[in-house]
Amino acid sequence: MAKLAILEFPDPRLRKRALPVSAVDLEVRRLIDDLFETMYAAPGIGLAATQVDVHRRVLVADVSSDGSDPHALINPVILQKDGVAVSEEGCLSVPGYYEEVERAKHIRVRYQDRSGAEIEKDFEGLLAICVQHEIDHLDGKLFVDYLSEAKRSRIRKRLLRDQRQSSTAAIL
Ligand code: GNR
Ligand code: NI
Repeated sequence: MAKLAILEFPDPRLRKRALPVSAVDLEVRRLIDDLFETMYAAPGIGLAATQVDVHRRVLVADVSSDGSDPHALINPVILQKDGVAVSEEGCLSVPGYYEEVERAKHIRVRYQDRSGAEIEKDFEGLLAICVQHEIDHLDGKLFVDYLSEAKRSRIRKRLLRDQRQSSTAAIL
């Protein structure tokens, strides 16, 4: 297993649209293991392959407090959305910022699991929010895209400044 580096906004690689996984093989299962290791270490409740610069439609999530409810979704498609839920979101690719975002409250998703089996499952609560946030990543979309241009550009400027500072600190 390996912990992978997480891309940070406004890195243009976060804007790439991930391609479907054609076969759930050993390489995909290894990617899933690495995504879980990276997500738990961060720590976060979800992680999309896009965030580690792998542009394939794979995401992981676990909203439990003890790592007891891992979900790996390959080629996820939202079949149905119901209700509205507003919650405070954060993102490992936008570190330090938390803002309210409106999502569907319940979703029905079709995907393949790590054995390649076709699954249809209903998600609700924080897990539904998280899966929508991760599928957005696979489409090159970030939660800051739901904010005003003013807020988004303030976040972009501050993160760029932080990123320059930490890359300069490494040579001082
Ligand atoms: O760790 C995370 N927490 C979170 C909180 C509210 C809504 C979505 C998330 S996902 C985020 C991890 C992440 O950036 N996944 O892409
Ligand atoms: Ni995120």
